This record gives sequence, structure tokens and C-alpha cells, in this order.
Amino acid sequence: MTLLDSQLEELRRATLAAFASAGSVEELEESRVGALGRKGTLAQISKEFGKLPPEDRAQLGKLLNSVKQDLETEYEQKKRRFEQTELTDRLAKEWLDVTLPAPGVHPGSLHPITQLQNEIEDLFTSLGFAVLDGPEVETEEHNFDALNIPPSHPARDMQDTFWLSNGHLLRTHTSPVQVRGMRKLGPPLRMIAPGRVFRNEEVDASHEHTFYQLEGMMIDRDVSVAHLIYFMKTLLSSIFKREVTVRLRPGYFPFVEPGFELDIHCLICDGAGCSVCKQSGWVELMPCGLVHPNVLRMSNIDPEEWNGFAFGLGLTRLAMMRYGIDDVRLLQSGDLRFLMQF
Ligand code: FA5
Repeated sequence: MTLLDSQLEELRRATLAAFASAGSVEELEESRVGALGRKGTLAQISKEFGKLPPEDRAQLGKLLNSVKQDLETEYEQKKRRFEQTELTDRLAKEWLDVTLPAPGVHPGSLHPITQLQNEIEDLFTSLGFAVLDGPEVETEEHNFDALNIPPSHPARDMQDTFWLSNGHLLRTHTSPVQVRGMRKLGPPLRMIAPGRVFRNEEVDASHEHTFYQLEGMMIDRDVSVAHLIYFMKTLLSSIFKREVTVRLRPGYFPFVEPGFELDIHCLICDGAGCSVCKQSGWVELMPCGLVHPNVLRMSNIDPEEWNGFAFGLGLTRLAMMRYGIDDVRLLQSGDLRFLMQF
């Protein structure tokens, strides 16, 4: 064995031992550079190689290659083990249950009035009614005159109006959409019109200045109060999915004749009396009646040939009964503690 042979064997032994005891990738790399780098021990020994007599070169060459290969193989394996451990440690630290809900994020939901409106729209469209829309800023003609309420009529005082400086107004009810529907579509007509309405009135547990109504109208030949009662019953049983007590009493609205008030037995206090029903046990929900001939005439419909019914559901009040909300002001408060319950 030549001196170079034993130097190579020593290099293999010492470097394998250094690789084995390396505690980090950096230590491992340091040992590799010392042994196999451009200026490392193996490179030094290789320089002596050329000085050997040719007969010794072949054997030493073999040994040199085998030492190089052993060290490189061991280096690669050890390095891979380090990388593996590092990955396992990282995964253990960064472990995450992707099925958990994100903290502090609450999924949005539809406002209770919107939910109710969608349900009623689905019901009425299934019964052949069109869903119409109208402007919130209305003309006096659509909101009052065409509904048989001329300027000096005392019924104008029934709804305190927000007048605009240009003579228009914020609609006080959804009934002007009846007028738009009759004039645009003509008879026969089945329509509903949900929407926001405005009244300049004192706010309390059951009165808002801004609230929602849902207008309904059917114009055909030989429409009677029986048709009106059928649709109102269908509506209420679909919304409450149980028996609710209602009463029908005469009511005055210039645009219907006869006119009725449909009241619902207060579901907040079960009729015992509370601030929502003003201690009466009943809540005004849905005024209605047969369309006045004047109203038909003013929208170019011949009352000799056609007649119909109309109703004006208090959508906001219906939401209160449906969800047991005891103060109307909560609905537009924007209070998330309230809204997140729906
Ligand atoms: C009307 O607005 C008529 N246009 C309804 C109508 C249509 C009658 C078609 C006949 C034929 P009234 O002013 O009563 O009627 O309002 C209708 C409903 O809206 C009431 O029964 C009530 O449920 C609701 N409502 C009235 N004022 C308020 C208010 N300030 N806050 C919340 N809901 C209200």
C-alpha cells in the first residue's frame, strides 16, 4: 500500500465519521467542502496522482474513484435525511385543519323582510301573478289622484306625506304601482308589487317612517270578494304554515268599494295585549277590497266589463308577526346582534 492509498483510506474514514456526527446541513456541507471541494483533501491527493509511476496509477485511480463515490453517496443520503426532518418539523408546526370555520367571519344572510318577500313572490308567481316594480319618488297623480283621492279629499290626511320641492313625493304606499300595472299591462291582470314606502309619522314599536308593503291586484271578469278571501287565506297559510286567527272588518279606502281591513291576532302577545298591538290583541295587516270603478276608469279599463280586487299587505308588520319581533325599529337598525339571528 502506498502512502497515497493510506491517505485516501484515512480521508474516507474521517469524512464518513464527520458526516455521521454533523448536526446540521451547514456542518455537513463544511465537511464535504473539506474533503471533496475544489481545494479539499481529495483534490490535493489527486495532484500527487500524476507523479506516480504508470503501473501504480490504475490501482490508485480505482481507489480514488471509490472513495469519492462513497463520500458523495453518503453526503447525498445524509443531506436528504436532513431535508426530510426539516420538512416533517415544518409540517408539524404549520399543521392546519382546513375544515374548521374561519375565526371571526360570519356568513351573511338575507334580511328577514327580503326572505319574506322572496317567499311571497314565489307563491304568487306560481299562481300566475307578475311581480312589478315602481319608483319610490312618485307623482301626486299616481300616488293619489288616479287612486280616487283628488287634491282636496280628506283621505289624503290618512297618510302623512313627505312632499318634495318639485311637487313630487315619496310614495306613501305601493298602490301607485297598481295604476302603473293597469296602464301598462291592461286587463286581465294579476300582479304583486313589493316595495319601500315612506310616511311622515311618529315612530313607535309598530310604526316606522320607512317600511315595506306588498301590493296585490287581480283584474278579470266577475272577480268577487270570495276570490279575494281565497288569495288572502292562501297567502297566510303559506307564510305561517299553521292556523292563525284573522278578522275581516269594513275599512275605508277611496280606491276600493267595498273595502276591508284584515287584522291578525297578535302573535307577539298571543292576543293578551302589548305595545305592538297597542293593547288591542289585533294587528292591522292587510287592507283590501274590490277595485273602485273610478280607479279602473282612470287607468283606461272599462268597469262595465272588468272588475277586480286589490290588497296592500304590511310586509314589515308581517315580518314582525312571522319572526316574533316586538319592535319595528329593530328591522332597520342595522344591529348585527339582531340581524345574525336570521
Ligand atoms: C294602505 O297603504 C293602502 N294602500 C292599502 C290598500 C291597498 C288598501 C289596496 C286597499 C287596497 P294602510 O295605510 O292601512 O293602507 O297601510 C297598509 C298596511 O301597511 C297596514 O295595514 C300596516 O300593516 C302597514 N303600515 C301602515 N303604516 C305603517 C307604519 N308606519 N309602519 C309599519 N307598517 C305600517
